[in-house]
Amino acid sequence: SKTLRLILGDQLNSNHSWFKTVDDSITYVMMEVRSETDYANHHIQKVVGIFAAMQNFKNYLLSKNHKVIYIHLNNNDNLQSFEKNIQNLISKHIFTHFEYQFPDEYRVDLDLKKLCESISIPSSVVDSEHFFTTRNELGDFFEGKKIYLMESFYRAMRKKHNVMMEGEKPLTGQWNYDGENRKKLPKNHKPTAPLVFNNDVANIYEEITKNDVKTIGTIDAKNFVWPINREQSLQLLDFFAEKCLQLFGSYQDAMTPNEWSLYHSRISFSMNVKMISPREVVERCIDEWKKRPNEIEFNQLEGFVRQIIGWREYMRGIYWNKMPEFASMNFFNNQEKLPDWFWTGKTKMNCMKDAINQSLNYAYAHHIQRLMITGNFALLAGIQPDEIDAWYLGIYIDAFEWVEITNTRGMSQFADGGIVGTKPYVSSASYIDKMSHYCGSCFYKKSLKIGEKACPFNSLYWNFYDRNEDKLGKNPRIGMMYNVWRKMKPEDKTALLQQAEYYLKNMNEL
Ligand code: FAD
Ligand code: DLZ
Ligand code: SF4
Repeated sequence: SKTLRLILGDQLNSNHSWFKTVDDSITYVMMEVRSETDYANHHIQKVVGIFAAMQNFKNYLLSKNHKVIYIHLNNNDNLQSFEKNIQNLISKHIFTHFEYQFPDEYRVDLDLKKLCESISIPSSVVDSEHFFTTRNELGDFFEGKKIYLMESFYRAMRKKHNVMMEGEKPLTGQWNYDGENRKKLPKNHKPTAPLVFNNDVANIYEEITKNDVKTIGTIDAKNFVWPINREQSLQLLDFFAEKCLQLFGSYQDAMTPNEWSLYHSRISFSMNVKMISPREVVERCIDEWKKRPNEIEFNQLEGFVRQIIGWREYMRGIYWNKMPEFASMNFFNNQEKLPDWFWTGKTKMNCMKDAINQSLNYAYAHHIQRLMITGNFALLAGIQPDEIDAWYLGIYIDAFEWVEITNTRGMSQFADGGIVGTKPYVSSASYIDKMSHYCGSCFYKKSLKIGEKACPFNSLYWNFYDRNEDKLGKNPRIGMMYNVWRKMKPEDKTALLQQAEYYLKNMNEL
């Protein structure tokens, strides 16, 4: 018998049980294909990063004596989709069995199921052995519930996997430290410089450009900064544990111009393509905390672990529970086009300029930039969620639909009407100023609501609440805002709404 096993570009898990034995009758296949390079307008660093990591994984498998077929983007016999290439291989090599791992994306899941029905040989599918939870675990956990509270899921995860527990109680007795975390960066504080790699990926870059793959963003292909193999991923994790973890919680929501990573781990790409597992990431950080309990406060560690065994697994569960309906949800019925400057960074808004330019230069923005700068603006401006998804799915190196769409439509845009979040994440300039150093050097004035220099976030904020009163007015968590709005003088309200109208009509000029 001869078995063909498919490995997708985000399944680079060297600890998978597939690879525990070397078997001559098994051939692995990996492929660079246009169906994947073209389903979004990806950042060039994302395509290069995935191809580089795939090629390194192929070399690793070969070094362990596994048989691998690797189809490059410009191979003559590349039929440019998973299904076509697999059908072709089956007919040419007389395989008797086809196997794959559960993909993380709904589209690919359907395609592969269909493929298996159409081929003449038996097939089977196995777990990707990466996540703490199975696809349906969150759905089962919240069965019958209307609200899917992340906090209760997170606590159940801590208990089930015995992470930072003392019997049935959380270590230290407290589950949540959000109150102690989330400070602004002190004015003269110089954040730890990020560890970057100097990978030479010029060959891969050239192949992608030669094939006219449409991409966005910039790259220094001789000094590619992202980890592209397991060793580098582990190095980045060590760096985070040793240098950043101790301030992670404190500054997780802080923003400052020209500092692109602060105390964030930048481990999402490595994890999402499975070069390392969430378990390894969490365990490494807990070990570091145990080694240096006087230097790393527990709240810093808890804030980080919550993101991984809480938010990351939660979003995956939401995805499999709510797809495919989730992808077309548009609670506010937003219909605006994304302003052109989202693709160029050419705006006078300092916060947006910094977040967008950084995203174009590094294929990365940290969480609060995605949520409270670009996401906040998009929601206030009433942008159609498909446009927003296309942007987020393309621009970030860690963007894969299961974790992109749940964050974008769910957490950030409230397009799901409140499955992921209990209220929309919107703010005026005051929150942005509270958490960042952007406003001081901005063309716009954070304290102005009306006039040429008025910060757009201010009037758009009230316009958002005003136009969505029928949908949000009864939400108890927002009631206070509506009280303030109702008590405002009618002429002030009108002026605010007119200012917002003006900005909405001239969005490309902002
Ligand atoms: P850190 O701040 O160091 O956090 C550590 C890890 O926790 C991350 O690597 C990530 O795996 C996990 N994590 C943190 N927050 C979340 C979250 N909300 N959901 C899921 N996992 C989380 N994350 C992606 O991996 N891919 C995406 O495409 C993506 N799109 C997003 C879009 C929007 C609008 C928003 C608001 C958030 C998005 N996130 C996405 C979540 C989060 O912003 C990124 O995981 C994080 O910025 C990655 O950088 P980091 O590794 O330095 O994270
Ligand atoms: C994102 C991406 C890109 C750009 N290219 C490829 C590719 O050529 N080959 C591949 O196997 N995977 C690629 N990926 C990642 C896939 O889109 C990802 O595996 C699916 O989204 C399934 O989760
Ligand atoms: Fe952003 Fe407004 Fe502050 Fe400028 S003034 S940085 S646009 S919040």
